[in-house]
Amino acid sequence: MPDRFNDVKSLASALLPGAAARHEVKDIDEASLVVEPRERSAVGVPAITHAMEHSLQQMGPVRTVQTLLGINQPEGFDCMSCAWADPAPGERSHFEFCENGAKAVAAEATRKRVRPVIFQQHTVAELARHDDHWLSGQGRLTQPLFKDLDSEHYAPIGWDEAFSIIAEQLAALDSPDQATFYTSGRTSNEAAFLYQLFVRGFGTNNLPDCSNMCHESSGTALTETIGIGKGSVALEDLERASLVFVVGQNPGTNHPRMLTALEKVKRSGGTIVAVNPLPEAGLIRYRNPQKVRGVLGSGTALADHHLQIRLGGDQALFRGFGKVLLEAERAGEHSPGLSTVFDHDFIAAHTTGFDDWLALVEGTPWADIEEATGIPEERIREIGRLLLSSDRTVVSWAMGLTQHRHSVQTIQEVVNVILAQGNIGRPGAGLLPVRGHSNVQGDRTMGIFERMPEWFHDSLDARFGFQSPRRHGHDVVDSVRGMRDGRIRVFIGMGGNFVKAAPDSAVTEAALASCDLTVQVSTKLNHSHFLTGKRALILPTLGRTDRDLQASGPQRVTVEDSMSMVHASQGRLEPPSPELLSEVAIVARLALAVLCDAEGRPKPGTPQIDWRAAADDYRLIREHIQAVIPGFEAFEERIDVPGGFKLPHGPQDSRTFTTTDAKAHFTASELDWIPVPEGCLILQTLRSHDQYNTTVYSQDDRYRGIHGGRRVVFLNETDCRELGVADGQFVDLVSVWDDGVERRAPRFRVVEYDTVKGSAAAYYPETNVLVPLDSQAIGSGTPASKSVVIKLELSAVQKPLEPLVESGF
Ligand SMILES: Nc1nc2c(c(=O)[nH]1)N[C@H]1C(S)=C(S)[C@@H](COP(=O)(O)OP(=O)(O)OC[C@H]3O[C@@H](n4cnc5c(=O)[nH]c(N)nc54)[C@H](O)[C@@H]3O)O[C@H]1N2
Ligand SMILES: Nc1nc2c(c(=O)[nH]1)N[C@H]1C(S)=C(S)[C@@H](COP(=O)(O)OP(=O)(O)OC[C@H]3O[C@@H](n4cnc5c(=O)[nH]c(N)nc54)[C@H](O)[C@@H]3O)O[C@H]1N2
Ligand SMILES: [Mo]
Repeated sequence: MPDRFNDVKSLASALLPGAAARHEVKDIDEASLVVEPRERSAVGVPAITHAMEHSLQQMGPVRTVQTLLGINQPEGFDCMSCAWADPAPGERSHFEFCENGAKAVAAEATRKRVRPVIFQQHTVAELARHDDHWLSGQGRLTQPLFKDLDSEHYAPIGWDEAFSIIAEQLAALDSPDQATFYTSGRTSNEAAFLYQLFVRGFGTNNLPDCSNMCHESSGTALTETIGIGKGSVALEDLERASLVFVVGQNPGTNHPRMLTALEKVKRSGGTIVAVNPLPEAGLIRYRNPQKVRGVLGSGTALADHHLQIRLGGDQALFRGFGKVLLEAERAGEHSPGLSTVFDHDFIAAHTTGFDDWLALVEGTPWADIEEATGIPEERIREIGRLLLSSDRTVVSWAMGLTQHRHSVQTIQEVVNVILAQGNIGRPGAGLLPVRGHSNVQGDRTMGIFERMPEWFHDSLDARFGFQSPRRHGHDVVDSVRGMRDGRIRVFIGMGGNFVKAAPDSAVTEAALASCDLTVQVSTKLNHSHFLTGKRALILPTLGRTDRDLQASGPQRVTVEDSMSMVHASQGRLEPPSPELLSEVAIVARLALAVLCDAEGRPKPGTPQIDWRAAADDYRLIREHIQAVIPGFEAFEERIDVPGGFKLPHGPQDSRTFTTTDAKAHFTASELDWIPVPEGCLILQTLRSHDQYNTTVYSQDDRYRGIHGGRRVVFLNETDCRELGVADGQFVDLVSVWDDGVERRAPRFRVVEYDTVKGSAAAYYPETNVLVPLDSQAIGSGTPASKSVVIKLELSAVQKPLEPLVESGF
């Protein structure tokens, strides 16, 4: 066997004789739910088998090879599954993707097409009863669809007519703030830049995005402390680190290529600490599918230590680490190569607030830390001491840190510990918020944000000769409130699945239903198409894998990953239908309909840009980006270089902090955690191994031993005993929130699992119904979807139900 697999076809045939025949995916079916012991390692051959089965089923053999070989290659397209960075071009395998990337690609590059007849045969309400798995399984959208005020059905509509409807509805508003414009993080830089320009040209900053529900807490925490809302770690830094904390993140499922970097940390002698209420398979052991040892052997053990923490206990944990550092400093217990524990030179030259933080650290009792974390003091001391001998520490995190009430304060506590040892702006060290959607960081750089800083507005105004509005706009939760209260009447979504992704499903559904018009720009069907406003449009668009041909020829777009690397992406597949418009073209056509006269000239007071020319040749958009946003000098030339270029990051590049006083800030926040009320549990809502956010690939979660069903709740054994429920029983999850509204998610099968006492887990989006709209992170507004207080009630029926909806028409 070769050491590396460089060719998908040979790999497929070696591993998968007859794989295409074994690809059945079951529809939702409680009766088929099987629970097995959880897995103890991630990736390896089963992962590749699953990826190939899925790809062959969706795309067939030729398209499978064609697409999978293009993923994350310098000449290919950027994988849309996550925002993990790519290795330098020379170090890339021809096989630079993971199981879940392959699934995301297959979902988009599928040969299936939505059959127009389903809209004739079924009302919008009927179609809304299907699950996400079924909806996505219908294939790619091929034509614009419209549901009028008095109709119960979608019907095909022409593009011109679709844009006139939007223009007419927007013109009827009393104020531009009565419309809101959502973005999901797959949108390219080019489309995002043009979109925000259109929205600001229309006159509002109502630009909510998926980031509001995702890493907003990271952005807020980091902007306040280091002056920039992005991570400070390059891929080489991570690989070179001597100590890595992976906190509140499940990379084996959500960022599988991160495991390759973690494997390098291990092989060069580094230490990895996983901080998580669950023992996630990917953090325990990794079998690298590109190495013979990964395929045939038992792989590499990754996490040296697992701190099994209570939900929401991380601020306390890092406060505890602060105590360990302070005590060691006082005792002179620094490591041999260093003169002190704290990096006093760095602290004096580059930071403020150190003493206030130390006072708080000193004053925090261990008893509080133990209660908040559920971890004994001795264990926290043991792990904290690892910091003493590391001068290259990285902390990475994702949704386990960002989706709690005190997430901003928690991330700032992580920043405190990192700053105290000068672990920023030096090789092998830093802060690493690992982003979700593949271009969510780039969209923000492009101005998709309800409150961009003043300089951005000034720069935009200077370039386009108009006055962009300065009033802050609405984020996701505020947009839901606005629609609910009748202040927002038009919703436009650039990708995503707002109705399923947003919290408090019943409220969000009612909010959208009260709109005059909802518009979804999408590649595939999802629930947001069927829980609509009074009138609704579906605008089908090209995806990353599709060839994007415009008047000036084939176009490429750009994206920015979690490590601030910007690079080009170009799809090569024949689009699903000649009728599809690119996202860029859709925005330009919108702008022509709304902001321009009949000749396509921008009306006075709106951005002075040739929208048509921009859509004909995306290089013009990149010129505008270069003129408006720092860091994009020589944009076009630098994306010709394979691998692209890195955007500037002051703290990382030169320890320059763009806060008001040009210093990094220690933050002194009171300790907060979520006590478990008597008879209740704290529920986190998380991803299974077989979903991409609201798109469900199958009903399985192999790593956690779940097969054939998603309505499961993972509970600690002692909780089961104390609450009087047993593995295999069915319970209703009932949210505990003091507003008199009942939020209930019925019929979840209890699964006794290795989670911390008091901390339960169940899958999103099924559990979004339980997340109260007003339960948000302080400072960032992110829905607190990892700390939902719930009660359990035994379900009325204790045997599996028949499937709710018959599949197939
Ligand atoms: N295949 C696949 N890839 C994806 C996605 C997908 O759905 N599928 N989604 C993409 C997106 S948009 C995002 S944002 C990322 C999400 O990536 P993750 O953040 O890894 O996703 P979650 O499933 O929400 O997992 C949260 C993890 O945090 C842990 N956790 C929860 N609460 C706490 C806590 O209080 N403290 C600690 N220490 N840990 C906690 C959970 O046990 C779990 O392991 O993945 C991206 N990549
Ligand atoms: N309870 C709970 N809620 C959560 C979370 C959680 O952990 N728990 N996580 C939150 C997070 S981190 C996020 S990021 C959000 C995700 O929120 P969203 O980004 O809104 O949701 P997705 O499921 O990623 O969106 C999928 C849809 O995007 C469309 N799509 C796919 N590719 C393209 C494309 O290239 N162009 C266009 N125009 N459309 C495309 C398809 O129609 C598909 O149905 O959910 C959040 N909600
Ligand atoms: Mo996300």
